[in-house]
Amino acid sequence: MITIRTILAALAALFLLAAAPTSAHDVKAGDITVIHPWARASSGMARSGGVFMTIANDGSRAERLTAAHADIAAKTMLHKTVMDGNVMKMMHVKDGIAIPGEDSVELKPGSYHIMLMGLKAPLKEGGTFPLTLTFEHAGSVTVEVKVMKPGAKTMKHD
Ligand SMILES: [Cu+2]
Repeated sequence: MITIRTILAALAALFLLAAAPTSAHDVKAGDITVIHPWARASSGMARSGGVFMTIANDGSRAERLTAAHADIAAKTMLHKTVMDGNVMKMMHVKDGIAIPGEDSVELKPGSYHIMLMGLKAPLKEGGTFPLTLTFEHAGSVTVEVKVMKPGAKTMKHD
C-alpha cells in the first residue's frame, strides 16, 4: 500500500541522491573514490598534458596509485612538480603516489599530476577521454577525464 509516508520516504531518498557530493564523474573502486578527474585543453602543437583529480581513501589501509594509462597518449606517467631553487621541474614519481588511510590526495597543477606524453590527438575543451588508474590494493579503475579550458587552474564543476 502506498501511503503518504512511503511517498515522503521516496522523495527524501531522491533528494539525498541529488544532493550527494559524488556525481557520475566520480568513480569508486574498493575504498578508493576518484573525484572530478580533469585535464586542460591542449593548445597549439602541445604534445603533452596533465591530468588532475582528488583521490580519497575511505579505508584505514594506506593505498598507492602505482600506474596510469590513457590510450590517447603514447606514454602516461606519474609526475610531481617541484621547485629546484627558482626553477620549476617535473619529476617522475617512481614509487607511486601514496594515499594515506582515511585521507585524500589532490593531484593539481604545481603538485602531483598524471602526465600524458605524445598526445595522439589534441585535448579539446568539453571533451572526455578514458584513463585507467592502477592502485596497489584496489586494482585498476577506468575514469572519464573531462577536458577544461586551456590554463584552467581548477576544475569548475557544474
Ligand atoms: Cu608532468
